Formats: sequence, structure tokens, C-alpha cells
Amino acid sequence: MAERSLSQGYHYIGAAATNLTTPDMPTRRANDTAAKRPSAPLVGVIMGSKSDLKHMQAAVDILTELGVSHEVRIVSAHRTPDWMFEYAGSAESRGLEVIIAAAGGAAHLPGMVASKTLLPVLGVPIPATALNGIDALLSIVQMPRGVPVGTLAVGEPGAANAALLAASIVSRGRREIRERLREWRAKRTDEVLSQRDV
Ligand code: RP5
Repeated sequence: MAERSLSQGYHYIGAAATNLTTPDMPTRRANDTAAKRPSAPLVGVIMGSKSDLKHMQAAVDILTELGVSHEVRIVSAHRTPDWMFEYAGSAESRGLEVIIAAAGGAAHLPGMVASKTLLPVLGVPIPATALNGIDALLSIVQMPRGVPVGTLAVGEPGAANAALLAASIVSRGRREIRERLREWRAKRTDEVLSQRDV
């Protein structure tokens, strides 16, 4: 079966777990003006398998909470390599500013994506194998010099932090996102301070 083409995809914001793109969604041209629209996704969240979503939902939730437009797609390095290169190669021209890439087994997805774009790529190791994500962590963090991947913690904490980092990156020059991020951090501080007398 042919791999899904980007031209068959469709981007959206505030993606929920059930809103992953499918090949049946409306056709759009890769270079159309969608990237210029305010709702065009700034952050691409990709993962090697739908089975990764239970960990990556934390990233999707935080991007949604912070009002950062994003898209969520399944992109497998070893099962859909042509789709992976198409996605990474067109990401910048479509208006994406950051890619969050998560993978568990044979976790070369973030590094391969980084090799095809100058956008910052944030890698999230997924605890999907017998080695519980340590293998993915080492694979993602040990990029050879020259093609960096910003590597986060294994699993859900890493997914959440990848979203916060992505929000921080795109908030330069977007005051409303920066303020929401500031408020988000302040709430975490308040939570701890309110519990300090135990
Ligand atoms: C990797 O292999 C994915 O990122 C996932 O973590 C792991 C297992 O994938 P499935 O067999 O669940 O599709 O490609």
C-alpha cells in the first residue's frame, strides 16, 4: 500500500486523541496559504505509532491549554520512511516552527526528522520496549555532532516538557502565548506553596 502523502493530510489545532489525521481527510496543497493563517499549526507533534499516544497526550493537552496551534500525526521512521521525509522536508514551508518527535522501538525518528529540517526537533523517548525507554533515550540523545535533537525525559514527563519547551520557543514574539506560559508556571509555584505546611 502506498504511504500517505502530505497532500492527503490536513492540519488542525487543538487536536484531541481522536483527531489524528487520516488519509481520508480533505485535500490541501503543501504550499497553499494555510501556513499564513492564524490557526496554521506552529508545532508538529509526531510519533512512531498510535500506541505512543497514551504517553504523548500530555504534550497535546499542554499545547491545547496554552493555546499553541498544533497538529498531531503518526509518522513511522521504519514503516513510512517516505512520509517521514515528506513531513520533515515540508514542515518549515508549511509554517511549523517546532517539531516534537516521539518514538519507542528503534527510536531513530527524531534524528531522521532533524536531518531533513532546520526547525528545532524535540525528541521524546517512549517506554515501549523491554528496556522501558532507556534504549530510546540513548538513541535519541546520542545524535552525532552536527544534527541536534533536543532530548526530553522518558515518557509522559518528557512529553509535557517538550510541549512547554515548544511553547516557550514559539512564544518569542507572541506575547499572548508567553503570558499563558507565565501563568502556567506561576500556577505550579502556587500549587507547591499552598502545600508547604504538611
Ligand atoms: C516505534 O515502535 C513506535 O514509536 C512505538 O513506540 C514502538 C511500537 O510501535 P507499535 O508496534 O505499537 O506500532 O516505532
